[in-house]
Order: sequence, then C-alpha cells, then structure tokens
Amino acid sequence: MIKLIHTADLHLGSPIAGLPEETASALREELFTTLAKICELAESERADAILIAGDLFEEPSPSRSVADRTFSLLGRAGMPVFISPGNHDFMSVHSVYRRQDLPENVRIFRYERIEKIPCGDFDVYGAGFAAPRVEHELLHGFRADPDRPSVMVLHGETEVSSAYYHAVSPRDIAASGLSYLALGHIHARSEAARAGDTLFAYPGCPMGRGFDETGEKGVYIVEIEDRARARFVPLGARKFVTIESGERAVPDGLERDLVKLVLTGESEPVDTEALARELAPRAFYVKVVDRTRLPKRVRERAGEDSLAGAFLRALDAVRAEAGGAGDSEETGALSELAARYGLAALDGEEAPL
Ligand SMILES: [Mn+2]
Repeated sequence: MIKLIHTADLHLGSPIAGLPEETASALREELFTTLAKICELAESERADAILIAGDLFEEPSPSRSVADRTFSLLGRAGMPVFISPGNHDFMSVHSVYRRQDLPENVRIFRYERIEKIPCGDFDVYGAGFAAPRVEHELLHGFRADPDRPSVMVLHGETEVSSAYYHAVSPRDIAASGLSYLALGHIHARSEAARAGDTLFAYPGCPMGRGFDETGEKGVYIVEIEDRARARFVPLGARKFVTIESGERAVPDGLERDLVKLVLTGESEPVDTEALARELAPRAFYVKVVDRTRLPKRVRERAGEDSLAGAFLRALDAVRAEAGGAGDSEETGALSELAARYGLAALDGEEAPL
C-alpha cells in the first residue's frame, strides 16, 4: 500500500491582514506550527511522501527566515516531499525553489510541463507555475505509465474562474491513468471525487488566515491499494468562525478561535468596539459587525408628515429600487446607516457610533 499526505496553500510568510498586529503575528507563527504538525502526522502515519500542491509560500521569494524555517522543517520530515509551485510561489528568476541548499528529500517540479520523479514503487508526476499565470492546460493529452501506480501534484482549477490559473479539466483527469491527483489553489476543501479511475481532491488550506477561510482545516491522508482513498484529518489550528446572531454573546468553546459576531435583528446602533472589548475574553480574537435594523417604531416615522418622515420615505424608495439589484444587501446596510445618521441630525442628537 502507498500512503501519502496531501496539503496545499499554506501561504507561509503571509502578512495576515486585517487583524491587530499581536494577533496577526501569533497566526504567522502558527503557520509554522501547522507545517510542523503536517510533518509529524506524516511520520506517525509512516507515509511514503508528502505532496504540497502549490502556494506553500505567499510569494516567490519569501524572507530568508521564512524560507530557512520552512526547509528546515521539511528537511527533517524523514521522507520525500514533492512541491508543485503555485501562482503565489511560482518559479521566478529569484525563486526560493532555486536555492542550492534545499534539503535532499525536497523535490520541486520546476517546469511548466509535466515531469516524472520515481519514488520507490510508484511514480510522482507534477508541474509548476513558472509565472503568476498558466493559461494552457498542462494535463491535456497526458497519460501516466500504466505499469506503475502513479500520483500527480498540481496547482490549478477544476472549475475555471478565470483563464489565468491553470485549468484542469475532469475529462483530462479521467484520461490520465493516475491513481490520485493532488490539487491545490482552492482554499476551501473539496470532497475527494473520481473522474474515470482517478481520485482527485483539494485539501483546502491547512489553517485559516481570515474570515474568508472559516471552519475546521486539515490535510488528506491518501491510501492507494487497487484504487485510491482519501481521508480528511483536521490539524486543530485556531479556527476563524463567523456567527450571525441577535444575541450579543460568543458561545462557549471558542476560546482558542477567532470570532466574527455579525449582529442582526432590530436594535439601536451598536457600539461595536466596546462590545468587542467586552466579549474579548470569550475567544482568541473577537470582531463585531453591526448589521442590525432600526427598531420598527423608528421606521414607522416614515408615515409622519415631517422632514424626518419625508427623509425615511426617500430612503425606502432607494432601497426598493435596489431590491432587484445584486448589491441590494449592501444598499440595505448603507440606507440603514443613512437613516440613523439622518434621523440623529434631524432630531438634533449626536451622531450614532
Ligand atoms: Mn493559488
């Protein structure tokens, strides 16, 4: 049996934007802990190899310390590590992957064409981004050696969102003859699926870096006997969690996590920063977003024969007009904010927070 650990999109060296510096720096550090956990898992599972399907680094030439720490961890993994450079860590002239002192067990697919590297009883195929864009289909026309079990590691898109990120078509996967295709680029995990006899999957990023990467993250353990099977293993890194609620509370059990509390329902304007400070002990980091609507009794003032009434009616008209448009949610939130500021001004009150 062949056993592999499949990961991708770690983005080591990423600045991790949109968070306080202390929080971001803890997460930057945790990216290395996550890589260490992946190597430990590979060893405890006695895997034959680790496959990294691109965007291991945030950029082609990360800082010396980011690169040194990464290769030192990978070099101690005790098994071959196959890396397919992605659109972030592509093979530029100054690519970190051109270093002369890479650990011997680390093998890079340097070219924008498919290469084969034998690994004991099986073959590992792969290719890499040579520039931030790959606009042709590298897998098209590919056939693996039918006499040996084989896997491939690639960065690309099975559901094409633009012409730039290496389209991988299910038809070409089905024709490849591979046992397993280890994909990267899509940060949300996909279930493993089959095209012909080939199993393929996106493990997603092994750790979230923002509220657009929520939930449990991990890697796939792939086992190949006659056919390939893939099993998701969570790595237990801090999670990003978004909660939509009318309650000004953070549920239990999120002490290690980063929480975005989106307040909904009817309410007077919320002091989001004060609430975030109050809730801070409930999680590793708390952010509060106010999506509440003005209470009904305030909105009913649209019926008044007054300037405030006319103002609210005008806003309702704007909202109604945006009702069919794609950005109606944003327009709704903006008109809510306009109502609050407008009414405060008309009533001679202080502007809401
Ligand atoms: Mn990518």
